[in-house]
Amino acid sequence: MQQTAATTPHSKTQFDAVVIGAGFGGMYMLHRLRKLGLSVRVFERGDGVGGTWYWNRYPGARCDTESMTYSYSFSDDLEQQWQWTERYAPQPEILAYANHVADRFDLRRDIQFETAVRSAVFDEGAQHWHITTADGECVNARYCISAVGCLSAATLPEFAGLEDFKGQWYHTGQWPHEPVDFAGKRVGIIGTGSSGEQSTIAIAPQAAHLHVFQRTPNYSIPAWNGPLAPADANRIKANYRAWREAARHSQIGIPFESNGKSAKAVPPEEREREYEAAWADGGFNFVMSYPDLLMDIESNRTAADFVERKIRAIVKDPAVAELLTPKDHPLGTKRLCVDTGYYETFNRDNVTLVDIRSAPIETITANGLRTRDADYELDIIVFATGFDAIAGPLLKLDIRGRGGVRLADKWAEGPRTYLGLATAGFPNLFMITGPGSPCVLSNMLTSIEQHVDWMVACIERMEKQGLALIEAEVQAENDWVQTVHEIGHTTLYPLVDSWYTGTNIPGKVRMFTPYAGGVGTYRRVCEAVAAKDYEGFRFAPALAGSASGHAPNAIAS
Ligand code: N01
Repeated sequence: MQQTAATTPHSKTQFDAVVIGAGFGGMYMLHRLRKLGLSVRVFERGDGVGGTWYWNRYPGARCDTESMTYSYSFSDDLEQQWQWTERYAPQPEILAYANHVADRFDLRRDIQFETAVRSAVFDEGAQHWHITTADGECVNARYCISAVGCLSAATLPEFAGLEDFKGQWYHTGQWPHEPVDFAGKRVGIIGTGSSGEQSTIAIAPQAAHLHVFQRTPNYSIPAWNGPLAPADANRIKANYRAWREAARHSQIGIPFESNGKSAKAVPPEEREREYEAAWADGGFNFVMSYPDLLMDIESNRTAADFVERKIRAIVKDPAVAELLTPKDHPLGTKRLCVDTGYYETFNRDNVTLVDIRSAPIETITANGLRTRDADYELDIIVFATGFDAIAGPLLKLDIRGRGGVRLADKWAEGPRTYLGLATAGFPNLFMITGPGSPCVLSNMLTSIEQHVDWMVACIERMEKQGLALIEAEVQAENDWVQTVHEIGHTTLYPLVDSWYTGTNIPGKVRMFTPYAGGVGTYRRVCEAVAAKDYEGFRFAPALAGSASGHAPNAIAS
């Protein structure tokens, strides 16, 4: 894999746009803005592209949306020529894809790698953003676009004694580039979300012994991952436009046709057949089996019962099966896991599930860790403890809008956005997959492309008309926050402590911030706003002598 550092000279300090992050969002934004003729600098803290897939290199990491869907749609040639080898691509293949896209569209020359952004401050007089990197480099840009992602701020909870540990330890979200050798090692994994599950499946066959320290079991649906038959890929490729359209107008950005029924209203035998078929199909769409599974607790219980029976059927030791059975949340309200072989892994002789709900970890020791009940000797500890999600990565940056107001202060009671795209008082700051958009409830690639396309159309209009600023109106933002809240509270998500509601981070406001009305509905809302001349936003012309002054119609129609 080619990982070149920035090849561009860094002397330039004035750009039309700065993009923060060179994951899938940042890369596509760069590609589109360049086509508008804008000068762009992308700042990326890693030394390569790929975002999530650059950082999350832990063993077993793979996408749990099928790759024919979790991929860019903007280039016919790209989607026709790229060959995925598995239904659910492994991390190295997705990273190779990201690198391929960067090369194919010559993106690297405008990406400055190994450069973390520290702050972005709006200069009202100059009508531009002043962006400062962790190295102290300063640049100005008329547009500041966050492509930091929703799951890029890895969190390591405080564990007493970690500094005394004599073995090796890793966080799944900041995995080293070098291979980690688990052969013959006593390994402990803390955390049983998607990262913990995937690590468990991959590390168990390598380690001498694996202890999985579980605080909260989650529901997991089989992916049935395997090689992607060329015939299956070609069937989608032959009809890719229709496939992508179906994803764009679906609930979660994955093509799916709902049966429109309530789970609790259909006869049990019919429901069982539906769940068996969805289980056999695998993946996230299990939770779409009935449209009310995430809205009605009784309907949800029917699906949860089905999965719990599957757990008991797969896991041989009834006590272990019981421990793996979720007790405290409806199915899908903590982010569903999608696995190939997770529950089966607990049938291995070299794997032990440890319940740290009943006997919490008290301290990491020099040779392992101690729970309230026992000492465990470990050579390697893997922390799969998650992320400060959704607004977290944005709030790690020091972003200041009009009047020097800090985004962190404006959002002290929770994120406030209009459409998840912008926030009042922060002109020309765009957020790809920001809070208040479907973001983490959707296939990220579908949402990224929709956001970037919407933003670029908006920027194109501004450039053509010589407008300097766009800013969300407070009333529109208030209404949107209310809409997101109301729709969110028609679902079961807000009932549950999870990273969706922010409760995994001490001190974070408990709030369910993704837009839960579905990717298709959300798209229609955004399109309607644009069609009504960006209703709920206001534009401003360039101030005389400001840095952003530029001639109208600078872009040829
Ligand atoms: O993180 P998580 P993740 N002591 O927050 C436990 C995406 N993703 O990295 O539930 C002990 O889900 C915590 O326990 P509890 C996907 O959206 C996608 O796994 O708080 N345990 C939980 O079990 C996913 O949802 C893919 O009680 C502690 C775990 O750590 C999201 O990223 C792959 C603890 C954290 O689980 C995050 O997944 C991977 C403590 N102090 C990730 N603190 C794919 O596409 C936390 N835990 C495949």
